[in-house]
Amino acid sequence: MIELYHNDMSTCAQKVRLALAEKGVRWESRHLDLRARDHQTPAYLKLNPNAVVPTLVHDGVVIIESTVINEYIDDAFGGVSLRPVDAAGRARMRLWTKQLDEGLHADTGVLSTSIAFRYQKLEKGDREVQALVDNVPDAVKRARVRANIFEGVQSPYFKESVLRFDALLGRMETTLANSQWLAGDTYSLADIAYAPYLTRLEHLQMKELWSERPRLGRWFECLREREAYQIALTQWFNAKYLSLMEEKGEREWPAIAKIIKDAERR
Ligand SMILES: N[C@@H](CCC(=O)N[C@@H](CS)C(=O)NCC(=O)O)C(=O)O
Repeated sequence: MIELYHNDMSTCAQKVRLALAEKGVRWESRHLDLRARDHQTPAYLKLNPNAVVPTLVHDGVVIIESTVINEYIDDAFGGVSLRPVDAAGRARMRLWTKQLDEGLHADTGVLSTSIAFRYQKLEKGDREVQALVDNVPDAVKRARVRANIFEGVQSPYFKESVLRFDALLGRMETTLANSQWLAGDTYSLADIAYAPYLTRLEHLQMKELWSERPRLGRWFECLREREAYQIALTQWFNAKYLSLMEEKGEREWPAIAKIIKDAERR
């Protein structure tokens, strides 16, 4: 049996659902409500001590960390391979996924929460929001989450996250000048990993970031046309989250554009 503990709009969960869909693997959904703190319960912490989604449980074997889960899925199940066949291609693929794990995923949290999701959290009331923050196991992440929720786009993390994302999109555009997909001419776990992040930027009304990056725009269109994208992302989109991100994203876009423009002038 394959169980996935996940959340409809979580980027890391989207990434894993996308790999499962590409492989044609059937799985059982264990959907967690992150606003209700389902991921901070003692039972879930036994599966995932980091108090995050996703977690995959395959015949009793527990796998955490979305990048590791996706490689596991590719190893454990048949169907189309999601990794380049050559060693150099695999190295390129891992360089992309490593960047997400080492910071860009956290930057997405900064953007999403500071711009939009903080409002959902704040409306839960002081006690709930404090408990949500206090129960984040990692101290560095806890400080960041606290700033995102209470300070929003004024948080000291916000500007750097915007600039790191802009730089990433520039690197993607350069890479896509030489190959169809991120790790070469094979669609791979690198493309799967980034699809949810571009989707998130689009939902936050930040797609202007690739208006002058045509290769990136085409790459994203190709991804979105895949059946697996519909199954793993579109079908799980939560209308309430989409409208919140649209409303708040539109409001913050001028400030984001200014951060980028000011950095370019320097
Ligand atoms: N490195 C982890 C990150 C997982 C993660 O941050 N998940 C987010 C959703 S995308 C989450 O569960 N957030 C809830 C929280 O941090 O309270 C992975 O790749 O699986």
